[in-house]
Amino acid sequence: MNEFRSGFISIIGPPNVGKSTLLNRILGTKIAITSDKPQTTRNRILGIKNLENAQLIFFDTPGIHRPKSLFGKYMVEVALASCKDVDLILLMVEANHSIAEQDRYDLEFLSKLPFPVILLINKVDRVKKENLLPLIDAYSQLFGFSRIVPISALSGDGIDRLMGEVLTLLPKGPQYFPEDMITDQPERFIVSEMIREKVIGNTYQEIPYSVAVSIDEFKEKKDRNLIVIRAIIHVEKASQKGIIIGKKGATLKKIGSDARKKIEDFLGAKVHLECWVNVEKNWSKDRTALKKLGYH
Ligand SMILES: Nc1nc2c(ncn2[C@@H]2O[C@H](COP(=O)(O)OP(=O)(O)OP(=O)(O)O)[C@@H](O)[C@H]2O)c(=O)[nH]1
Ligand SMILES: [Mg+2]
Repeated sequence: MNEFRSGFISIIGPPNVGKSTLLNRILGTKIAITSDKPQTTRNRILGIKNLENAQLIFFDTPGIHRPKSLFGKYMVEVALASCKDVDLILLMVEANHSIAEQDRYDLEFLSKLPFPVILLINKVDRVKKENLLPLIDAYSQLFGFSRIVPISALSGDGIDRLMGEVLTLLPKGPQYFPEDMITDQPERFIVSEMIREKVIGNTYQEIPYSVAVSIDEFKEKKDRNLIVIRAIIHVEKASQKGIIIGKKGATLKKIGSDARKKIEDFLGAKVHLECWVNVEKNWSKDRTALKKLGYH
């Protein structure tokens, strides 16, 4: 039983159920951005959990939904493609929702794959315990889950049990990544995501969905322990640019200072952050523009 175990584990489910919150909770570090708005995650985010006798490699993924746009289709494809060549799938749903049409669609997709699936019923902090059993029962009649684990990714409730269950389902295997590595995402990408998180947190309606962030400059001034970062916040229309900048630049200033604090914690250095807003007309509807912004 002491042999080394390892494997790739995809976390999938509808938007906003708490997939990224779970990844951060398991790693004990924030590498995936989160928000109370759906469709926050747009890429496959790899997170590595090293244990004494195991290495667990998680994929956080965009929420699976019925896409209404080219970009939505891209995100769903990223999520579904993350289920290829894994050892285990964690399907996450919410404790305070009943079974939806989308769940049946996801389960049909999963039924065609040869991998074990754990159902995670998240946000149990929001429901009464007695409401949980009927939900577990209903899900277990729909699909042959290897396990069903109620959790709260936010409070940490059930996470130890989940980790135990994951370990028992993983094969014996090698250590794929160095043990001090927690992600393969470049620092620049995580920084751009932290800025996008603060844009999402400070804007409303369609703006969070119309924003992409790229890093134009990332310069380390070693002697001064200072990192100079120039970021571009891309929006789809001129009117959105005005909203992001805000009255006398107040919104952009707030986004910048919120993001800078997070980035300084993450990089462990002082950061000089400059954010510029650029109109990249209808980028989310255009294949070439999507590519240019890193959504391949
Ligand atoms: N009450 C409660 N809220 C939670 C829990 N887990 C996540 N949340 C909240 O749910 C919202 C969505 O969380 P995310 O982690 O961004 O969800 P996601 O599934 O990654 O969403 P997408 O990336 O959009 O697919 C955030 O406001 C979280 O704080 C939980 O266990 N309990
Ligand atoms: Mg997410």
